[in-house]
Amino acid sequence: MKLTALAAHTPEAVRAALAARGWETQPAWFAATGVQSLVVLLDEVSEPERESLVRWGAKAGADVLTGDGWALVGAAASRLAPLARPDRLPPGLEALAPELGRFLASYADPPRRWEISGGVLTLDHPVLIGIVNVTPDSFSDGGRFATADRAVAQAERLVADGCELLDVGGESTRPGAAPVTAEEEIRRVAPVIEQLARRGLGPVSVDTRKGAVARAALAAGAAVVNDVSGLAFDPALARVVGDAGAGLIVMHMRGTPDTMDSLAVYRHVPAEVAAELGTAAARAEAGGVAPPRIVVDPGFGFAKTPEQNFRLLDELATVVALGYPVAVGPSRKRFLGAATGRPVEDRDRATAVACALAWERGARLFRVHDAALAREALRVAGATTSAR
Ligand code: PMM
Repeated sequence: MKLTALAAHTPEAVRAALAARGWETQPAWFAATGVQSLVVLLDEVSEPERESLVRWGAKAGADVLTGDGWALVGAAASRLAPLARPDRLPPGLEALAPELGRFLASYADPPRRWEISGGVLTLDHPVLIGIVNVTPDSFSDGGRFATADRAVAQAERLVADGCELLDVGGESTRPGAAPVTAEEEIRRVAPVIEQLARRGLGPVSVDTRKGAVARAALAAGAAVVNDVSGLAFDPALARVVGDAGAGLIVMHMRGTPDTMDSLAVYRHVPAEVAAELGTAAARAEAGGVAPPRIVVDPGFGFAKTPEQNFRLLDELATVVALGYPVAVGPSRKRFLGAATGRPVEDRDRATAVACALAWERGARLFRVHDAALAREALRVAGATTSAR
């Protein structure tokens, strides 16, 4: 006998090994995802549920670690699958089936497209979102593109460097930034969006927390709304996006840019961020935004310390497991400075590396200032994991 250790961080190695031994593509992929080991953490577990899980684990050969009100279950996906099937579920575990079923389905078949106004973005490759800030005080490029002409020139460069979506923002979200009225924000973003649409540059997304700004931006030609407040700032925003049939990015943050730093207190960062993002996505659906139009974003730098940002980057799979495509925006942020010692104007290499790591962990969209460097890093990352 001869032993070869296979990579297990994705199903790819098993799929390739089976394919090399004559298996057809589809069965090889299903078998590979079935063999893949998964770990799920269950909270709010009752005592009878816990006992039932331990009994099931002993029979199924799964690892079950439990404590007061929680259980951690580790097993191959194929062993977990019966727990998601009402007809094969051990008695007492009925509450588990729907959520586990949703997770396993999106794990085996992750979303590969994002519906936005007037089109679709395919997500089988890294999708770059170029940042076009039209704010006088944004933290990294504040003031440089404050006029519409400059913003358009920046957009042209971003598109030439491979961006498939342009994110136009008229309000700085850094702590201490001066508040901007909806009228002023519209005055900043609408002419730029109109020009981009007229020149066929785009599609365009508008980075705003306000329903009135979103409405004006969509009327000016935007196809996506990117809300850093995760629909917590303006309850009217979801309905505006839903009525327009636009795409929506819901980002995770806590509080407002002024209060968020004091709210960076977590017991378990990825679990809490994913749960709060799940609530935001549910708000979007309740407002009439169809699930295929929703993208979630963990909100690097928003209500998170540098250590929490790195935990979140490493454990992005917990956010991916929500079943929506994941966007990330690490571009030039403070946590990258904390790791590299580089100032904000010299963090594009670190940004590119963070994007590559995020792709490998399941992110599909990348909001960046410098698209050329990120594209290069993502081409390498994308080529490494092309079968996913
Ligand atoms: N970061 C900023 C602004 N908007 N939107 C999304 N979806 N994700 C982000 O991480 C994000 C965002 C802050 O950065 P900037 O001031 O450089 O635009």
